[in-house]
Amino acid sequence: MKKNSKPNEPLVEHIYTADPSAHVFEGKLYIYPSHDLDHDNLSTHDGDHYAMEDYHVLSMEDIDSPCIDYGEALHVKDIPWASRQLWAPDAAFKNNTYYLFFPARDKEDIFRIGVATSASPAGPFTPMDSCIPGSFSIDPAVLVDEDERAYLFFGGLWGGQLEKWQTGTFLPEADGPAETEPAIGPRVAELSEDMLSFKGKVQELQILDENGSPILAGDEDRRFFEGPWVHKFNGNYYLSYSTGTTHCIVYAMSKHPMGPYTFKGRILSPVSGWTTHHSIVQFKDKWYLFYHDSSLSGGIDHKRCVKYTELTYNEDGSIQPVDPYETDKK
Ligand code: FUB
Repeated sequence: MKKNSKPNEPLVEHIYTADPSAHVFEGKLYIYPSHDLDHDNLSTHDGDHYAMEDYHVLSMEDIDSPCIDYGEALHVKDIPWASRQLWAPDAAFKNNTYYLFFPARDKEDIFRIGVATSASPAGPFTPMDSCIPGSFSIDPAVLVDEDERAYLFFGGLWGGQLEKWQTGTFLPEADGPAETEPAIGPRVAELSEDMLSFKGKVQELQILDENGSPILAGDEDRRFFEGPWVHKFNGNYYLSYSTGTTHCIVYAMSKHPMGPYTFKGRILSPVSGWTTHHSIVQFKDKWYLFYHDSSLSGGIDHKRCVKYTELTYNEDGSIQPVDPYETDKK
């Protein structure tokens, strides 16, 4: 008998899961995580220890229902263009089809973003023969807006290679900007009607401080690192992301999906493990933050577990910060 799901506890314990992208499809919560593997790869700056090979789809009938694992939904061996490292995915529904967007290294070891489709939110998913033309880096997140226009947000520094794309082509030796220069922003592109290619040009999202100046690369408490996620609440777009080296999930707001976004503050305090990665979803009348930590493996960062906690907005639309370990103590 599976146990009921509880806030701030691992959703599943029979596999390691990370990078949860949560959506409501067909009245249920579906979670699209990375599937961390139990292996001995050395931890490197480029994230070689995140050597994931497949995706499993999870789902919950209700927020306190047992979390079901539908098994393998896609494996790297079935993706013609990919070589390794199936990192953080996301999913979307449009055209009566479920789309799984995922990053992987191509045969030249460069991260690209691919799409796979299914008639069911639980998969299995059939990948396209090629990655999305013009795609690069990691951590895709899709927003299908109320007008049915769909946007793909993506990007991540270091292992995610975003620094190497500053000129528009891949420069393997490229570094990030100096600390006093504007930070590198996540990327966005509008998706074509069939969701399989970019309709417009890839653009860099601007994240500004309260005075309208760009957040700088040295501002590690606020600058973008990886894991962009965009959701909409009361007509505002919220861009949330990981700050990487300072291990927080923070957010910025805009009136337009393509920005510019104004930095607002922290959503999630550092969790156990180096990485932090999240998604935000409304289910019934409440809002939830899905996140991961490495508590299930005793702190081993490439073996993480997906959890959730409730999220609360203030009257002015700002988000109340969450410390999941504080909540545990209450
Ligand atoms: O899980 C592999 C990578 O670690 C993800 O793509 C990043 O967001 C970080 O969580």
